[in-house]
Amino acid sequence: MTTNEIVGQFRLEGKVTEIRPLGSGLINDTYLVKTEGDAPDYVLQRINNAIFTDVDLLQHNIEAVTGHIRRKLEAAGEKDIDRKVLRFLPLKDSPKTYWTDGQTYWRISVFIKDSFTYDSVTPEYSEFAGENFGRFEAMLADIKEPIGETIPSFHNMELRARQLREAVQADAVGRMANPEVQAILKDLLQYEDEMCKAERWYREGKLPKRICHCDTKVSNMLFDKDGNVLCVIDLDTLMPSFVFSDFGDFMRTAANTVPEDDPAVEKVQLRMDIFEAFTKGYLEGATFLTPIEKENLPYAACLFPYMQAVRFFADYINGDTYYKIQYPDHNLVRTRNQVALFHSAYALQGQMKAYIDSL
Ligand code: GN1
Ligand code: MG
Repeated sequence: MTTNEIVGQFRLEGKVTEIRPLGSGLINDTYLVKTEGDAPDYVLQRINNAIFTDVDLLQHNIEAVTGHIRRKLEAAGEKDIDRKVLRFLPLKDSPKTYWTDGQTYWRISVFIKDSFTYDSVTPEYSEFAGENFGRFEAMLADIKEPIGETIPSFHNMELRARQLREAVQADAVGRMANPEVQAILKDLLQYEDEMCKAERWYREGKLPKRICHCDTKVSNMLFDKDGNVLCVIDLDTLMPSFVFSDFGDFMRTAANTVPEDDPAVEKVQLRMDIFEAFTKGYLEGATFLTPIEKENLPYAACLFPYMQAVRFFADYINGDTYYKIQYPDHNLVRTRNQVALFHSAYALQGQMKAYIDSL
């Protein structure tokens, strides 16, 4: 089936004039669907169902969350709601918001007009982003519908560490022979116990799970032309998690001086100006935080580069079966970058704590 025929399964307005690739996600394939005249444009996505195996649950979560947010915005008298929350189209012959031929899975959302995404942001934009992610989580605090785990234990550090060990054991493509790979492994394992502390606190009943976005990279937030935040996109990984997920992943992507796959590791550093601005905004939006959550935001800023390093590294050792790559060593380059960012964040924890205390 062509993308045109797939689009034809959905209840959309307007005549399609063009379908072209959009964005830079590492998991799903995304297209922009342009239409004639005044009708909205759309975003078509092929959902990677090797990774999101339960597409029904995935779309249930997304419909529940976007519906909940839409009702809150309406109640608050918000104007321009269609630019502040995503809307997914039903099929022509059913209320389902995805279409499948039994092998591939597709969905369509309305493209938000005059919106912009960024791979890096100024401190000013980070503060807006922080407040918005905090508010996003706050709005979801009272959602009634159950929200499932679209990828079970997605941000569970114990699981990620176990998957790395399994990859090392299997050594499927012989990459463990490389001394650099051995050195990275040794370095990462030194911090494993410390980085897994959130899971222990959870078992001890000290740390709650909340509905989080779990993919808060800076490019998953839409801004208008003046830098105001419109809405949060890429809702696939919405699920119960620690607030560290959303705080940490933003810092991992927005506060790095370079992109996550920049080979120039000597340039990698965690930017304290971005940390401070985002934290300030986040603490204003996330009014529900308990002391253990707030005190451990510096840990979150370390945990996410660490977890991402472990995930990229395990994928490299497995022979690149998960993340899209553009060249053979791409996952190793990403790993080096994230390890460097982890070390930078780790060294800055004292400064981060002092900043939070000063607020
Ligand atoms: C993946 O597809 P994308 O780029 O939104 C991944 C995230 C990683 C990110 C690293 C479902 O997200 O967890 O942080 O790559 N998503 C999934 O860039 O694994
Ligand atoms: Mg994503």
